[in-house]
Amino acid sequence: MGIIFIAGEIDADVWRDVLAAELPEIDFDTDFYVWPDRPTDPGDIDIALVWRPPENALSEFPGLACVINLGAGVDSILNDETYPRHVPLVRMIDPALTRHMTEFVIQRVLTFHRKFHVYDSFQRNHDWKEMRQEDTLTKRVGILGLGELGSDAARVLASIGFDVAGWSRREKTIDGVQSFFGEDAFTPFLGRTDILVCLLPLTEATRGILNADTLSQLPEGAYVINAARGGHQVEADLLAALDSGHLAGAALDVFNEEPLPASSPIWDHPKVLVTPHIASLSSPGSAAREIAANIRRIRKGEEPTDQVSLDAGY
Ligand code: NDP
Ligand code: OXD
Repeated sequence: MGIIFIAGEIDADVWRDVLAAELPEIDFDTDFYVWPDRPTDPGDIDIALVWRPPENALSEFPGLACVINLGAGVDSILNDETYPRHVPLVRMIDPALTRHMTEFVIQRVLTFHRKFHVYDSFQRNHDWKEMRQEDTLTKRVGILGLGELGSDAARVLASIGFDVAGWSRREKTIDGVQSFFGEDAFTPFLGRTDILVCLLPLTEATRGILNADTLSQLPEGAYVINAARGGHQVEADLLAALDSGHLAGAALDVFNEEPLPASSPIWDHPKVLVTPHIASLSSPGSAAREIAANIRRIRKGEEPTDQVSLDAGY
């Protein structure tokens, strides 16, 4: 039995250390491989820890019992048609990941609600000026996706006074949060949303969901925050809605092409706040406990928790 780590951009040593501390029964010197290193017999690998693995990589290991993703979104894995569909896929659910995403969303919502980004520009011009202050209770935040991340952000936003709703496939019951669900509820949800936050998984159903048609259904002067995937936004439509004045601003953490090319007009757009896909980074120290528990379950022949539905794509 062996573990293969296929996560090019991530420091394997950090994960090896935290997992070794949680799993003293495993010899990480002999049974942990960092791609492209692998055992002589690839059939010895039963667990793959991955983040954006290269296409075809997972199909090389015929003995895989589970693939564990080191992030929440599994779109890059399921886009690979060679993914061995009989192998359970586990995604990251971790309190630190959730907490950090909620911090990001709260910061961006408050920035737009209180217009702190505009006051920043006043300071740069030595301009002492005040703007009308709107009340939190009247500010309608709408969260696309009420899963692990969206539901926590919704709860915290509601607890500080925002008028919060969320949109998901199935109905949700969250204190202080209005639940819109299913396709028919999408238009009314958009129509009541002043600040739209995207926390959907990227699937065939959600790709390009932030487009000219949907953005036009937001009220004049709305804001968009996308902390999910660049594939959710049609970037030309978003820029057009900002330029026409229909949207007042956008905070984008994710892009169709990452890193965002230096030549992209998004970088310098006066109404866009850009961050480099850092809304919430996986925290090895916190995530290792959950991953270790799943590795133990798998090796005892039990079902791992936090599995993705390969049919739903999330
Ligand atoms: P979950 O799978 O827990 O939740 C997904 C939510 O989206 C669910 O509420 C689901 O509805 C809803 N949903 C899915 N498809 C549709 C649809 N077609 N129509 C309406 N609602 C839909 O995901 P997480 O909350 O854990 O994560 C969300 C995404 O955030 C990840 O997939 C990832 O891409 C992104 N992410 C980005 C990070 C960053 O740093 N920028 C960090 C971490 C995650 P239902 O509940 O009814 O199933
Ligand atoms: C994730 C991410 O999906 O960091 O976890 O984007």
